[in-house]
Amino acid sequence: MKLFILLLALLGPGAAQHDPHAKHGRTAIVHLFEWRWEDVAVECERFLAPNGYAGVQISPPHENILLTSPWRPWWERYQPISFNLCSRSGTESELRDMITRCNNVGVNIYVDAVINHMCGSSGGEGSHSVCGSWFSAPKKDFPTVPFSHWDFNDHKCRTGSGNIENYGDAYQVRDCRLVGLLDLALEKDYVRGKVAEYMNKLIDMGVAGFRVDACKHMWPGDLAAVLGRLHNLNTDWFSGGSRPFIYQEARLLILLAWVIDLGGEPIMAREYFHLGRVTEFKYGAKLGTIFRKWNGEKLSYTKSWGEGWGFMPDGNALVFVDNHDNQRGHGAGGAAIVTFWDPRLHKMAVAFMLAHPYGVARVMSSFRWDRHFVNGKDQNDWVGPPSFDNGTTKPVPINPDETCGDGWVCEHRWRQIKNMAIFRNVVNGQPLGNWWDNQSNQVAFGRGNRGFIVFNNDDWDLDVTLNTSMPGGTYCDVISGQKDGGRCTGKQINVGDDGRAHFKISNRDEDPFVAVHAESKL
Ligand code: QV4
Ligand code: CA
Repeated sequence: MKLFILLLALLGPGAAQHDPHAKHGRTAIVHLFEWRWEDVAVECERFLAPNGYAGVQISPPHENILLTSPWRPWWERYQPISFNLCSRSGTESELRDMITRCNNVGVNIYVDAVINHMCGSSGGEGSHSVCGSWFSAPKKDFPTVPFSHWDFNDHKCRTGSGNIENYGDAYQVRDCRLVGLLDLALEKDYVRGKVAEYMNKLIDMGVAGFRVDACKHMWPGDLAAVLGRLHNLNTDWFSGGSRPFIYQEARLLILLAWVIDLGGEPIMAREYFHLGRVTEFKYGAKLGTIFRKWNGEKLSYTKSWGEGWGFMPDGNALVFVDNHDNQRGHGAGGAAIVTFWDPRLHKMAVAFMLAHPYGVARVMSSFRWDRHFVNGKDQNDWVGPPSFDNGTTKPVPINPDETCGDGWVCEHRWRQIKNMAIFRNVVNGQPLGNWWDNQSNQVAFGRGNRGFIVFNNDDWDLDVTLNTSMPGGTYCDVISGQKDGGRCTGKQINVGDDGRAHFKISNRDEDPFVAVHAESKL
């Protein structure tokens, strides 16, 4: 059986689509949500490459509807009008320049591809798209692609409203409109061809892969047909025969519908495994619950973190603490999610993710907005990126202390998170070992002899001597500070020749966790 699965993995056309093609031993992806291409380009050069980030997930680059009520919501970018590469983030030439410059410093670009639908059915008619392409939502006419009413799914959908009404019905979920968004007929060769042409243009420009939006709403067979038409990656930057990295956005069950914890939806992640990776939404939901200590969860229970928690197989998972939807209550299952609004918990949860070997990890980089809760719902969950009055997105200014200004949060630049992205690279490929816990919320583990991390999420101090397997010497903690020339700017950890080290972490520390790795040794 194992051999059969292995053969399937080797022979299957999509097998290679699970590989992010990271360069120079880099590992973590950062989602620069709503950033302008110009800012992404300079961020690759000045920060991401020097700090070892593997790649960037960019916001959808296609032309989208321009909405004014509410004013320019972030989600207008999930309503395509054409496949012109023209958006709030910049023009086609700015996009090309960004892809080239990021590739030249070994940082990959992954495109958020919205291919399940065009704009909402109530999108109206006219040239109110971000680059002026005319369209008609009521006539389902998008002449710039072109798509006409023949290219949409309505004849297949059997609900009264034409929208998805019951997530328990796999046919509705695939063939009806997701929140009223005009649903593309991906069974048609013509539609597949237009979508593949859009993605191939990006591949030829040098992108390394795609986050494919709303995969649960597309039949795996249709998706396979589209992905099967994709070119290999551009050999100016990638080795010959490289398949684009695919990670499919889907909040799905893994095995059986009676696994109740996700509401009994019938569609299963494994239907999509052969096509690429799949976003593992349980990861952030569970990790948030654990760090918040809700439902009696304890950090010590993460001893079996990963497949042991019923998550999908390691080789299929794309993991994250929060994403652009669930950090603002979009999509389901949001309450437990830890975001930059809870910075202390967020730093710990992201550090845990980056220290743990399971999955390909993605770090969220957000913008701030004014939250306004009424009966537990944020009335401002629609607010778009920091922008000028005319709707143009603001550049990302960098402060003297390396943080970002003008409402850009830049979690990926926070010292603790940046240093853990480096930690993940340093320990890459090493097995998890030397697990220790206090049966409560203090845990520690290592990665071979290359790195070690200790968390104290209890309400009392941690004071313990542990086996780290690290070579003896003095190491800089990369959470309270880092190595700076020949000294540590934060805590120092002394590892004896027997690999043992003493850790003391107060529960009142600004960041109650400590991490050391081979390259933080003095
Ligand atoms: C409204 C009504 C509908 C009505 C329709 C009429 O709600 O009942 O039929 O008008 O036209 C926006 C509005 C939404 C509106 C819709 C269409 O919020 O109220 O429908 O536009 O006009 C993002 C936002 C959505 C937004 C959408 C398009 O989250 O709020 O909808 O962009 O602008 C599930 C899915 C999963 C999805 C997740 C959020 O399985 O795939 O919900 N996640 C992805 C993206 C997400 C994006 C989409 C999918 C759609 O990550 O950001 O939705 O591309 O779990
Ligand atoms: Ca669909």
